[in-house]
Amino acid sequence: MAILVVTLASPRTSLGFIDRFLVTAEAYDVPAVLVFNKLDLFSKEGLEILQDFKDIYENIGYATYEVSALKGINIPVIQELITDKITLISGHSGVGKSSLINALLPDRDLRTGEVSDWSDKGQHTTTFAEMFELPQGGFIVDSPGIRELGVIDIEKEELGHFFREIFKTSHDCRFNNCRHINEPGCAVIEAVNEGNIAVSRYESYLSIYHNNDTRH
Ligand SMILES: Nc1nc2c(ncn2[C@@H]2O[C@H](COP(=O)(O)OP(=O)(O)O)[C@@H](O)[C@H]2O)c(=O)[nH]1
Ligand SMILES: [Mg+2]
Ligand SMILES: [Zn+2]
Repeated sequence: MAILVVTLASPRTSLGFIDRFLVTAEAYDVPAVLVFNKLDLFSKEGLEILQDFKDIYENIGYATYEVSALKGINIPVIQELITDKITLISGHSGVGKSSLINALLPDRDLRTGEVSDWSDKGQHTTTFAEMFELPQGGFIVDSPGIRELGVIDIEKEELGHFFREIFKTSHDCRFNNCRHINEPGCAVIEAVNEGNIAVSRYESYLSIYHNNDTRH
């Protein structure tokens, strides 16, 4: 399983980044879930944006969770989720991956991005992947922060397979080789216009499609 740790601020995780991560996970058949961290920092507006993000992904079948690694909010739910699995913890630098692992494994003391008051050694951060065994069964892998995520090894014609809702809807396109860009009778474009597919998801599809990240 892959957990993408997402924060809406400091640092901000974009919808495009989430979508590239999910496409990659789909392509390699790795179940992925979204964990929104730093819940303790969310303002009222932040909580509304969180709900919008959750709606987009839950509507297409991704489980989402919100936690505070720092305050220990909703950690037992994640504890249960990862039991007996091998789980990669991923996300931008500073979203709280190491803090989340510390909360899940209280006996460990991973280095987090915080500069401690009593030393001036500067920032300690994860520079390589580390795997930890869970007392309840399973393993978790801490990883260095991803700055940008290119989507590789996906043929353009296959890209739509890795957006769950686009794949499902594409069965109703007039042409079975529809690229969902400007073809007549495209059910995907129709679903976007009707609000049944999130505009942000469709934009991510177009952006990956037109990017050199994908092979021709
Ligand atoms: N307020 C708040 N800060 C957090 C939370 N989780 C992590 N942080 C802080 O965010 C910074 C980066 O955390 P770290 O675990 O090193 O992130 P990583 O780079 O993803 O491993 C540190 O200063 C943490 O203390 C949280 O739930 N709430
Ligand atoms: Mg880290
Ligand atoms: Zn189409």
